[in-house]
Amino acid sequence: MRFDIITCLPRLLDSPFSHSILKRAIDKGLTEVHVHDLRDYSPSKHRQTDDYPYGGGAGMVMMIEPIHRIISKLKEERPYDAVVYMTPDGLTLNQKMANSYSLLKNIIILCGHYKGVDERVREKYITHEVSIGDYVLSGGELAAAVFADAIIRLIPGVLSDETSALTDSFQDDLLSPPVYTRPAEFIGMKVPEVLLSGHEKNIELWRMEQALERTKSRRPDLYDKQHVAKPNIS
Ligand code: 6GU
Repeated sequence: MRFDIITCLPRLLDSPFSHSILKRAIDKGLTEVHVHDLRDYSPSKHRQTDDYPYGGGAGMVMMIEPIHRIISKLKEERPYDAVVYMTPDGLTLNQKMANSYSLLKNIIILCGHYKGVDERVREKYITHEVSIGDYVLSGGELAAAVFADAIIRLIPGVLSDETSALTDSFQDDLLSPPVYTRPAEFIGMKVPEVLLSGHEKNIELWRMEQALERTKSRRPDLYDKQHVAKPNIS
């Protein structure tokens, strides 16, 4: 899967793709992430990519021409399945959306900035608009990194244990159960006995109960989506 990320702040995206799971996915050739500096596509000698809004008001607006240039160039090179604009007024990202995007081959991500992008860019080039939550970030770069991370970890082979993405919180609208590691006792705090028992069935049952209990208390909205017979948890 290939990502082409368009931004006026390319350095902001250096770190997220240079470490840990995302770096390994790129090194293994399971994904390609190409970050493009929008300023390189500006027709002006000052490499301008934004301008004052027509009608006045505060803030700057991203211009259409540099974006037209980079997107046209990319589309000449290969077909794209989606051109995603990162914006707080987009569709709020969730696990199901990440799952569907992970099936695509080539995607362009445009990072929004300032007051946003000239509306004609959205009309002509953008196929999907994504937000990562109901709060405002300074720009779309961190949101693009979050979006790409949520997708890339789902690509087969990216996680060492292929089943682990399937057991993530939210994959089945359930939060994950608590986890513990050594030591079995620390300053009087003990790991639940069942986890030390070696009894796989009981462990699985305990984890499911804990997941349901956690979901019920922390995310009643998700708990109500559960179709399974719910145990009596007070
Ligand atoms: Cl995609 N962009 C910005 N600037 N702020 C956000 C966002 C995106 N998603 C949530 N807040």
